[in-house]
Amino acid sequence: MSGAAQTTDDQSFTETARRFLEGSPEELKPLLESVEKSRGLLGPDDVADHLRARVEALGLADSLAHFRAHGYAVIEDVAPPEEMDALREAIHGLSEPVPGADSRVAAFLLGRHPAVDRIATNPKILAFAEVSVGNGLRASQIIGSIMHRSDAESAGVHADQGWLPAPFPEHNCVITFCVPCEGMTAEEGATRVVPGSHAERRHPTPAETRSETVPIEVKKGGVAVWNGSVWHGAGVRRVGGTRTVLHATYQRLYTQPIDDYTYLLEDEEYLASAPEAMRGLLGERLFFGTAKSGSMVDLRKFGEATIRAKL
Ligand SMILES: O=C(O)CCC(=O)C(=O)O
Ligand SMILES: [Fe+2]
Repeated sequence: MSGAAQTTDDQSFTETARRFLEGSPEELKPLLESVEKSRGLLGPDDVADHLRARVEALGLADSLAHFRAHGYAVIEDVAPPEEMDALREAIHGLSEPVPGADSRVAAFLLGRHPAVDRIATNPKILAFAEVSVGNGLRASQIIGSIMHRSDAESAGVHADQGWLPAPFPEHNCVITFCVPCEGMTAEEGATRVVPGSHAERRHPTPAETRSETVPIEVKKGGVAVWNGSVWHGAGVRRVGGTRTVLHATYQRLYTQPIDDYTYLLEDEEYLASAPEAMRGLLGERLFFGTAKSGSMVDLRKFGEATIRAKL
């Protein structure tokens, strides 16, 4: 087959989108080519062509391999210690007591502290998230928690995509990064997980919520991550001091995020100084809700979504 004919054949996978995109703007070119490379059939947790070099440069290959096999992973050296200290201060400053519990929560955090926004748009976290929940992913729930010492039993395990029916889709829809500002060991309350349970693609039964677990121990500067299907739960802190964690959840573009941060897209002053990646996480490029009386959805954005959804 000649080169020209091959190009035409590959482009047939993006032909409709190219029409909506009117000649495909430069920034979308790598995405269009990436869809052509996979012929629109990128497999679950496969690294799309346009992402491969970034994933390699960020040193994510080993963590991704562990994540595919076991449903969770540790990513080391995500941010320097001073960034973790700043995040800790932000969470403590914005936290409120949880009624009836000896813990504190800082809810709805995106856009409320630069240290939170920096970690939520961290390049390692975003590249890892994109491999798992796809291009065009959105911020879902960004929340901080503070845990104290306790003699209680653990609360058992769950899968994070609680509003999805089973069997869960093979392409992961929800990914949670757990950023322990001080690091976390088992006795310090590290999150616990049932390795490989994501393969069940369903919620645990009541009996299975008591399954045997292993701790996800993380050194300061690193991050724990799990997919929406794997069974996991908070550990119990058996020593003094506090465990301060940011739980940053992201979702595949077609699913409904937990927190609604769209108000930030109306705030020009905020956006002017927010990290570059924030607009995408807030769904600025998505076509949902763009129809108005007298005009249907934004077809450019729709065309863009048909590309991003396949990566
Ligand atoms: O606090 C933890 O260790 C885990 C909490 C949890 O289940 C989550 O963030 O999805
Ligand atoms: Fe969870």
